[in-house]
Parts: sequence; structure tokens; C-alpha cells
Amino acid sequence: MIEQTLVLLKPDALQRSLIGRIIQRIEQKGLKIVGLKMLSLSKEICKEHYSHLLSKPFYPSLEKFMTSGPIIAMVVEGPAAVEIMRQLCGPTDGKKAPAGTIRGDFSISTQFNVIHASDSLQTAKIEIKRFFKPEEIFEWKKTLEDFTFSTEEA
Ligand code: IDP
Ligand code: MG
Repeated sequence: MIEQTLVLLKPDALQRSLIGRIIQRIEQKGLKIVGLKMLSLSKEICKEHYSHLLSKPFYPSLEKFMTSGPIIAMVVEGPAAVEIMRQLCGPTDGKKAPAGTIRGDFSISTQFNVIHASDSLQTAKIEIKRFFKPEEIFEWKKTLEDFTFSTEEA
């Protein structure tokens, strides 16, 4: 089944210039980016997004981190996209995440773990709505068109 999931590149990914390398892994796996933007996460949206963690002692620190600089939000599409994106990310703690996963290769922290991906199809639907208007998500197909520009068009 073709699914859509929400992916966030956290402020540490931008600070560490990892945007390209992370997006490359998503594309090389075969998933398709159908929405993408840079934004500042407000404290209000952060509280909503991490509502399951509000009572945790580390929440204030997580909020400070997530609102410390811009993030990239993406809608990622493909067969079993929710599960595949979670596999690409690896477990929460970068120290325990296996090599070959995004967190395993780019993080040694439980908090500063560079990426978020929705944990279920139901969560994905809610999270995509939190960050994207319907018109900001695009339907596009890979085509056999030759997009090489000729000198006449230049
Ligand atoms: P997930 O991102 O792997 O789904 P969650 O448990 O939903 O993990 O936690 C959301 C985010 O909160 C994590 O990605 C991480 O940035 C942060 N976090 C989770 N547990 C801890 C912790 O024990 N200490 C500090 N930050 C944490
Ligand atoms: Mg989670």
C-alpha cells in the first residue's frame, strides 16, 4: 500500500550540514519526497507534536532543542513508507542505533538524533496535517521525459 509519512530534520541536522546526506538516503531507498519546507517550530506546535513526552523530565530540554533553529519538514511517500522510514532512522538513541541507519551513522545522542519519522500510519496522517496544507503536497510521477535542456532553449 502506498503510504505517506512525516519526516522532520531536526535543528542539529541543519547545524551539522547533514540535510543533503539524509535526503539522499531517503531518495536512494526509493521513497519519494512529495512535500518539503523549512520552518521554525513554535513552542505550541512542539508541545502538540511531542504531547506524549510532556510529563518527561527531559521535555523542557527537548523543546529548547527543537525550537533552537529551523527544521526541515517533509512528506515522504512510497510502499510501506511509515515502516521503511522508521527503519531508515533506526532506534531513538544514536548510541544504540545500528550502523547503516541515519541515527546510527550521524548521532551519539538520545536527544540530538537528527531526524523524526511518524511511528504509525495513524500518527502520520495527524502529523502531516500538523505541518502541511493539502496544496503543499504534490502528486508527481517519475517519467521517461528527457529534461536535458538544449542550447536553443537556454
Ligand atoms: P522517536 O523519535 O524515536 O519516535 P520518542 O520516544 O517519540 O522517540 O521521542 C521523541 C524525541 O524525544 C526523540 O527523538 C528524542 O529527540 C527525544 N527523546 C526521547 N527520549 C529522550 C530521553 O530519554 N532524553 C532526551 N531526549 C529524549
Ligand atoms: Mg516518536
